[in-house]
Amino acid sequence: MNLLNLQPMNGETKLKIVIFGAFGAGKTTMIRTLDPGATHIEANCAGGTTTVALDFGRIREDGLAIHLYGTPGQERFGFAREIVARGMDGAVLLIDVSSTVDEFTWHLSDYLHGGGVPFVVFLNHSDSPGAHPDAFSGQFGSSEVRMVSAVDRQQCMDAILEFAATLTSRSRGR
Ligand SMILES: Nc1nc2c(ncn2[C@@H]2O[C@H](COP(=O)(O)OP(=O)(O)OP(=O)(O)O)[C@@H](O)[C@H]2O)c(=O)[nH]1
Ligand SMILES: [Mg+2]
Repeated sequence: MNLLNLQPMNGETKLKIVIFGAFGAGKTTMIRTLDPGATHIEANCAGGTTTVALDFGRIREDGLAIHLYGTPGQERFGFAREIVARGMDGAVLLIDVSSTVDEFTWHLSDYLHGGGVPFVVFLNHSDSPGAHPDAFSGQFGSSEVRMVSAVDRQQCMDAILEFAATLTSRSRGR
């Protein structure tokens, strides 16, 4: 028996989706919006909090149990990102479109493009002052891109369920 990856007993399909992105991109906010009961391991930092280990939330919808993991955005927590990423079925790269794309985000984009795991790009902070999402389209190769605001539950839910549906249809096609 695999004690580390228990399948739900009720016939639900389990999906592990991991959210990557730079410091402040909105990973923790998105998981909290999707699951108000989510768990967050954070530390205080200037002006707020930062993830130092992971976020974990769950969505159950239409026979799907989606397990959402948020990663730390600070480069120095690479060891935690590696552990959290293990066994993921799909990945989300979250971009703050009210800012410019930093080196670390390009590094994450390269990692996900090369990783063989399906991934999607969410252009976040679309409601924030100075947001300029149009400038980002076409910058992430052939990846699916979707505009969201991590504080808008309906937008986040639509985006994540649409991505989850692509993952389940892929696995059915295998
Ligand atoms: N208006 C608005 N604020 C957002 C959005 N996403 C995140 N924020 C805010 O941006 C700040 C950083 O968000 P977090 O969710 O902590 O970012 P994070 O990616 O988890 O950051 P790290 O864990 O440090 O990597 C918080 O103050 C959030 O409230 C968004 O879509 N719209
Ligand atoms: Mg965080």
